[in-house]
Parts: sequence; structure tokens; C-alpha cells
Amino acid sequence: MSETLLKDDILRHLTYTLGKDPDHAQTYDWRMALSFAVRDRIVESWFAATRKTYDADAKRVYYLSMEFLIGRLLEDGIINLRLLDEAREAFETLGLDFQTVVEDEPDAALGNGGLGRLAACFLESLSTLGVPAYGYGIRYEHGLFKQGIVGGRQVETPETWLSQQHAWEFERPEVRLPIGFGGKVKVTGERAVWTPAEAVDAEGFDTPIVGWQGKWANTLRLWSAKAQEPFDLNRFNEGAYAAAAEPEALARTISRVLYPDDSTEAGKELRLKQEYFFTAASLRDILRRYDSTHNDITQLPKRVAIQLNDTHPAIAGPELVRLLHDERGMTFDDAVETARACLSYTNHTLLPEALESWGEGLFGRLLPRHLTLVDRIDAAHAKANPTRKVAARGDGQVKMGELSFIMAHKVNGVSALHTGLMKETVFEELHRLHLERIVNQTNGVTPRRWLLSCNPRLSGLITESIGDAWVDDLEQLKGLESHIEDAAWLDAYHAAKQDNKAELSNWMGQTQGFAADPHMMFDVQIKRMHEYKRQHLNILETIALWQEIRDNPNAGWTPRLKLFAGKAAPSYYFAKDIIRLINDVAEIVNADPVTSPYLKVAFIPNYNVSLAEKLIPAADLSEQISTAGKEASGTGNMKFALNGAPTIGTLDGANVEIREHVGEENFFLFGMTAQEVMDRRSVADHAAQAIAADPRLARAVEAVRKGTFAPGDTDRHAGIAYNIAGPDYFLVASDFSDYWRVQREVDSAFADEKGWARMAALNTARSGWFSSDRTIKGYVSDIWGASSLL
Ligand code: DL6
Repeated sequence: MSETLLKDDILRHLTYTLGKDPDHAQTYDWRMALSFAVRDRIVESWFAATRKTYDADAKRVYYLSMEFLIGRLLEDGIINLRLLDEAREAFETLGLDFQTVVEDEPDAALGNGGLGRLAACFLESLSTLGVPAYGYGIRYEHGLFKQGIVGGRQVETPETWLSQQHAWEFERPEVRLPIGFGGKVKVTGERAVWTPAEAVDAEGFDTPIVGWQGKWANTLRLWSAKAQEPFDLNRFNEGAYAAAAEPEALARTISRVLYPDDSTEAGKELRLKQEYFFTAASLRDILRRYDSTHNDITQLPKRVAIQLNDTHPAIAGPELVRLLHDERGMTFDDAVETARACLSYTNHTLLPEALESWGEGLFGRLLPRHLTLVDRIDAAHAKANPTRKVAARGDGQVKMGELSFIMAHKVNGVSALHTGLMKETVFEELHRLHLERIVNQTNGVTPRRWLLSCNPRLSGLITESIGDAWVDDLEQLKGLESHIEDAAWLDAYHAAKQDNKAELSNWMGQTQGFAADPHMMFDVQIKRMHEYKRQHLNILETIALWQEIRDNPNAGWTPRLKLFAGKAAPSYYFAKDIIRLINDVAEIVNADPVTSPYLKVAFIPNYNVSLAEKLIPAADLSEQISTAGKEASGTGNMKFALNGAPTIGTLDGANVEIREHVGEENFFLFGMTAQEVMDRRSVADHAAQAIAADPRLARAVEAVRKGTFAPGDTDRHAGIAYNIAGPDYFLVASDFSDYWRVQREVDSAFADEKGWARMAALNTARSGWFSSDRTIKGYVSDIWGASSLL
């Protein structure tokens, strides 16, 4: 670890790296100077880890993911290096506000939601555990769009995290790999030579990811697309300036935007290009690294474990076979076996619309050799399993789920329920043919970011009570249970939550023009907007509650703030309608003097990692109300429980395991089970029946239908009402009555302040199992066969 003082390093970087005099430095300059001073300290353990990995000739884990939702890295680095006190002190003596500097960092929003955030938690845990690993992804110029709310509606603007220098990355101009598309394949005997029609270069940018106490750091290598011939000088000299720059613009398109809208053919092509681009570059990089110290390619699986994070990198199967067979001369069968021994695949969803497939026309045009290899992989699989019906190619499509399954030695789901459903539904036949292949690895979250860093009040109390070994051994939180009967301790636990709520309330007052009373229950639903997550069930219950309070204001209501945040995909119109309904309800309800003491509604725009870090520590109640069978796991649910917010939820995803761990008396369960959901759907008029049976629900749906929350535009929300009363695929109406009933149980429980604090504290004490360190240990032992070098 560096011997110099952090403050001296900050001033040195300010002067010599940023060229700024302290008297004229802006927040940005101070933030960069601090980041570089912290980064220097990370680089030391990063180099040491790399040397150790080479010396041990250790197996490396390669995590291929289209998304890494890493958020801000500065505070993470400071916390993991245990520099917080020194950094604070340094800024105090410089007369600057430390928090302002830290919050100046833009969020790296290189992901959409849970899948990308999980990848970020995994990288941090891999480093904490000292498992040699690389994350591989795309260095998008624009991450997930910024969400504004204008007139209640979502408005999207581009995200621009790279408009300033990114302090954490190192450009690697020497790591530049050509990636081809299209063209021709010449087959000679067994093998083929692919001559692509076009090519771009993938250039690597490395970010070190440091683990707890700085003992180890791994690399996140993100690929940026560059033109091979960036600039056509002849065309420029002819005066065709735009045309001269076209090759560069076209190449850059590949890494320009996270998940382009793929509702058009051009969008689809770009998405497939992105997938092949980063997967092919990563595989070539992996083989290059292997070749630098090994000369027997057949031994690759002893040194290389490649995890496919969902099907986005599924092309890794045929690409690795191509590299081994066409380029390295292995027999086709050996190439398939070797690739399979390296590859494993995580499934993150059972939603049919999210299971990727590509039209064979597009696939064959972009990746002609790979299409043939998919057929050969299918044929070999059919030969080994003569009864099989499922294939990776069929009905004019290349199916990436099937392809990933066939090419992986292990396939995992992300919660016990989800893994079970995978076996019974999407992969039913493949599972029967390969009974050992599917394993479960329930997700987890890193406690460094999601407790230690985001909730200093609670983590301070925990450390005072049981020491700090919990930070990388989260099961130690169980030790808190012995404190829970101590009234003074429970008061302190409760006070930490109240202070977090007051802080959030102040922040809301300053930024949202609305400071909620911290004595209200903070009832929070923050996640991507999606029908299966059922924000519309929550807002419908809010409407019904508003109506009941108006009818009977003196019935002793428990005051609640209903807090929502989340982004809708730009072309997902129903989800955008739900955002508008929430905002419209907020406007009416918040202005109602009768109900205001008991009910408020807020939609906080631009949900991202940093906002989650603010909201979760201040939450009293966690809403995890998806239709059972639809949420693969959820990880927000874990963060809330860990931070002492009991869940109201269905038996879905990891809720099931959270309830088992925290105890059923500390979890508010409602709704149908996954099996009941399937049965209920076969009732033709399930929604109408549910509405007829519950006058409260009928009244709330009617208020939405007739435009109570859209004065002057009475049809505005009719679509939502018709959906709930009609097809209601996600069974909002059928689950409403039970949800309402359990929400009233929540009201009574919250009114008992001590009882609630006890329940919240038990949630914290019993959430240790949901650490991503535990999850990674599971992958290491059951899937990767790697080991820790610490
Ligand atoms: O496994 C991480 C995360 C789960 O916690 C969520 O339940 C799940 O919805 C999410 N899946 C995806 C992928 N699919 N789509 N669309 O984001 O993965």
C-alpha cells in the first residue's frame, strides 16, 4: 500500500495530472485528483494479483456480459481500501465538502437493471474473494438513457458519462483486435476459411475492480469499436467531408449505445453485431492470454472458465468452436467438447419475449460460418441424443437459449424457484437429456456497496455491536440477533433508520420540491417498469386507499409515503402509461387536504444505482409484488431486507428464499403461487370475476377508467383500466384483494413502533446468506472449478 498521504497525492495529481492550481480547481478537478490518488493505490494490488495469477498458472474466470451496471466507482474504491476517514479529513483540511466531490461522479450506467447490476456485484465479490477473473463487455459511449418526467410523462435523453474523462480506465491501444462480419466462407474438406466482407477493430479499455481491503483487484475489460481506416483522406481532399468520416462513424455505432431499440431490422442487426463484436474480441483475448504461457490448446478448460451472462454472448459457442476447429486444427468433435468444458450459461428470465432468437437470414448474412457451425452442433447433439426434438436452429430461427444450453457444461438459474421452473418449462426436454447440467445459484449482492457504503448509520451500529468481520462474512450478521431484545440497541437501530429517512426527506425537499414527513411509512417500489413487476397493482391499491381514507378520514390510518422510481424501455408504451398514471395520481392525492396527512405519492425520476443507494437505506417497506413465476430472482429485494425493510411480496424469485431466511413472521406474503397463477389463467374471465367480487377494486378500476386522475383528458388512463379489467395477463385484479388485506396488516404492524423495529432488525440479521460472496463461492465450486489465491 502507498506510503504517501492521500492528501499529498490529491494535490500532486491536481497539479501534475490535471494541471490545476488549487485556487482555481473546480469540483470536477478535485474529484479527478482524488480518483487518481485512489486509483494509484488500487493499481498496486492489481499488479500484484496479476503476477500471482501468472506465477500460480491459475484458472481464470471470464465473465462475458453485455451489461455492467457499475454506477460510481470512487466511493467503492475508498470504502474497499478503507480510506474513508483519511479522505474526509483531507477534504476537511482543504476546506471542501467531501460528499459533493464524491457525488460529482457520473453513474456508469452500462446496463438496464438486475442482470447488469448482478454482474457488477459479482466482479466486486470475485476480487474480494481473490479469484482471478476478468469481466468482458462493451464500453458504450452512451449508457442507459436519462429519464426526465415532463407533464407526468417519461422523456428520454442520451446519457453522457464519457463526456468527461473516465478516471478509472486505462486505454490499451496495443490490444486492438479485428472483428469481421458478413463475407464468404470457403470450405476445404473438413475446415473452412471465412473471409469477412467488413471489419472493425475492438480496442480494450481496462478498469481495475478492487475487493475488500484492497487485497486483490481484477480487471473489467470493455471493448470500444474503432474503424480500421478511420479517415478517407482522398474523399476529404475532394471536399466530401461527411463521406470521409463515414467509416469511423459506422464502426463507432457498434459501441455507441446500450441496447439499441431492436424493433426495426436495422436495430436487430446492430444488436447482433454488438453481441458478436464483444464476444469474439473477448474469446480472442482469452486465447491470446492462454497462448502466452501454454502450448497445448487441448488443456484450455483447465485454465479457462467462461460464463455467459444470459444469451447475449451465446455466439461464444460456435465462435470458440470455429477458433479451435477452423483456426487451430482440432477435430470438430474435440472442438465442441473443449468449448463446452470451458463454457457455462446463466439464464435470467423465463419471459418468452426476452428469450433471444435471430432470423436465420440475418444471422447467416452477418455470420455465415457460424450458421453452418450451429447446424453441425445441432447434428452432433442429435446424434448423441437420438430422441431429442429441441434444436438450436428451427422454424427459420437460431435460438440462443437452446444454443447456450447445448454448448455449456453447466446451466444455472438465479433462484431456487426459477431454476425449478427452468427445468419444468423452457428447458424441459434439454434438462431430461442432461440431468446433471442445470444447477441453481441464487443471486446475491455485495455488502460493501449495499450496506457498508450506502448505509453508514446502520453499518456503524452493526460494527459497534459485532465487530467488522461481517463485511466479508455476511452470515456474521446473525450475531445481531442477541442484541435485538436489548431495548437500547433496538432504539439505536430504529434511530438509524429514522435519520436515514430524515436525510432522504431533506434531499427530496431540495431536489423534488417535496419533503415527506419521516414519520410516515416509506413504502418503496424501485425497479424497471414492467407489467410483470406490477407497479400498476401498487398504484391501484394506492387509489383504493385514497378513496377509503376520503370516506373515513378518522379511522386511524397509518401514514404512508408511496415511493416509486424506475425507467420504462422507450418503446414499451404500456409501462410508460403506468408511469404517467403514477404521476397523475400523485398530483391529485398529494393536493388532497383530507388524505394528505395519511397518504402521499412520489415518483422520483432517473432511477439509477446512486439513487438506489439513497433510497434503500431509508425504506421501511419493500414492494416485491411480481406475478409469481415471472421474476427470476430480484436483487433489490435482498438489498432492502439487508437494510432493514421487510418485504411485502409474492412467492416469486428469491422472495421465497428471503422469506425462509428472515422467517415468515417477518415477511408480508400475499397472492397466488406460480402454480395458482397458471391455473387462474385458464379461467376465461378471471379479471371480471375478481372485480365483481371486490367492490373496492371495482371502484378503483372505475376511477382509473373514467379519468379521475386526468382532469380534462378523461380517456388518458382508460387503456390501463381496460387491461386490468380485460386480458390482465399479469393477474393484477386476481391478486388485488389479498394484496389489500396484507397491506392493512402492514399498517397495523408499522403502528407498533417497537414491533416493527424488531422485525426490521431481524431482516438485517438474517439476510447474510444473500451476499454475492456466497453466490460466487457457489459458482466457483459447482461451475467454474476455479480457486481463491488469497
Ligand atoms: O439475475 C439478475 C436479474 C434477476 O434478479 C431478475 O429477476 C431478472 O429479471 C433479470 N433478468 C434480466 C434478463 N432478462 N430480460 N429481459 O434482466 O436478471
